[in-house]
Amino acid sequence: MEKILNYINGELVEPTNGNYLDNYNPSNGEVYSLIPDSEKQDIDNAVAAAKEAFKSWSKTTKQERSEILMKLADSIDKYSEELIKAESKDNGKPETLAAHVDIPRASSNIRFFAGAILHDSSEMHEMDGIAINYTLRNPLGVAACISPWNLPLYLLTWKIAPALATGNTVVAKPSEVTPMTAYLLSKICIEAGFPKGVLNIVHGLGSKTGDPLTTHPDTPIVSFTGGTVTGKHIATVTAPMFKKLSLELGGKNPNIIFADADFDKAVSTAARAAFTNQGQICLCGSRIFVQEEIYEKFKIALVAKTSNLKVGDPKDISSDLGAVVSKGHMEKILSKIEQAKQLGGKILIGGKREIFEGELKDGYYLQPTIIEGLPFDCDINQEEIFGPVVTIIPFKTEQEVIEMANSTKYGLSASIFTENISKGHRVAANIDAGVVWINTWLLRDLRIPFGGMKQSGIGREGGFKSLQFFTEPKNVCVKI
Ligand code: TXE
Repeated sequence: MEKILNYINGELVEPTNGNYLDNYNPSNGEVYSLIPDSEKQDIDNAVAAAKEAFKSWSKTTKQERSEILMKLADSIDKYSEELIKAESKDNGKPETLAAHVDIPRASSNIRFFAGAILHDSSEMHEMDGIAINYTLRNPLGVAACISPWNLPLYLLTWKIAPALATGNTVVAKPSEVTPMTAYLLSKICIEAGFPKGVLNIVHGLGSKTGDPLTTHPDTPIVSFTGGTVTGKHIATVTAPMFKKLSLELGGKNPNIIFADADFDKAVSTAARAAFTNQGQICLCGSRIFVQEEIYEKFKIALVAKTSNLKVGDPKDISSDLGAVVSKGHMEKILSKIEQAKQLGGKILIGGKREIFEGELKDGYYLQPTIIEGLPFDCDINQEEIFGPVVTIIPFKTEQEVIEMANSTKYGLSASIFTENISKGHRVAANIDAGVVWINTWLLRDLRIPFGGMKQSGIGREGGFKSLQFFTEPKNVCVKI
């Protein structure tokens, strides 16, 4: 049984307590590797290594850091086949999805920030010939980067790349549910000759390994992506320590279809936004609002589109959906479907576990599910489910749908489908969401500030905002 190891000070090391946890393959429910059950001592060792490495890494030039990161991105590409298989085996997603999204984005995340750091500008304010003010932006030290299980390597690199590019060093804690690609990244770093101690990766449980990291006195900056509940906890424990904090949390994203939408585009995009990655993307469109005039026609078309989606072996290139990430998550989603039925929801398609014969029989497969007939303000339409389950809700007017869309505690993203450009811009301006798409979904420009409103998070990462997040501004005023 393969043992995943921690990556500390440039070496692969066992957890100090020698303990390991089972790592499951969601596609068949089998334990296929072991992950370190790390604890405070492992975090202390990693932070100490990162703190020591910071002395030299923070003094490197932007050009040097850019070249080292570009080399790391090339190494990720070199091992993309192995990373694709590992990502799919760890998370349950189809290999085709890992091949088109997760792994290419992992290296492009690193390339993006390796380039951005060379083109970042600083500010100067001139005072009528009396003085000039300029802003210096310096790295803070050891960045604690905590990433979730839904897009494991994609979201890990999204955090560590800007942290490293700006001269910080990193202690990363990937999700204990999907550790494999982070482990392979460690090996890639060693082969690429990545400077020792600059990046450290410690595996383990959220509280047992994560808490010592977020509350460590020598991690002045914390970047987290995961659930809103955990985000609240991290905000609570880091606030008294005056740490710089970025939280990318959950969402309950509206997908608004007006009667004047491009019908076929709206149907196909709604299905993609609902079920990509088994609905386990914080940006998934999980509430589909359809204007009354086209509601029945749209509902029929969406159900037909969904009936053609294949749930199956993640290794099979014809599978559109693989397995959800864990048995516990599968059971949570099934309980939400039961709750929807209790509330009077009507299952239009799906609603059950997909059970296969043979080697996949113990895998965590769920049918893509569409539910209608639930009030917009019921729990199912307010709380994130984070699985292949969406609700469809009719609306009459623009004002009504804006109120319903904005009714949740979240504000991460939204999609609007209309061929009326004034309406599209007007509704976008009134939706509580950090990211709004008009006539598309998940079209990402890495330069834009990315993040959510309300309980979808605080702070913005993405583009030059990430470079700002991972640096501290110092303003200097010089009298002329
Ligand atoms: O997230 P968690 P999970 C949502 C989604 C999902 C829910 C829980 O609703 O069902 O979050 O998913 C680490 N101190 N999203 O369990 O628990 C943990 O080990 C420090 C949306 O994956 O928040 C993991 O590495 N760290 C999200 C990471 O936090 C702690 C994507 C995320 O774990 C910790 C994923 C602690 N006390 C889930 N407790 C998005 N917005 O993309 C846990 N962790």
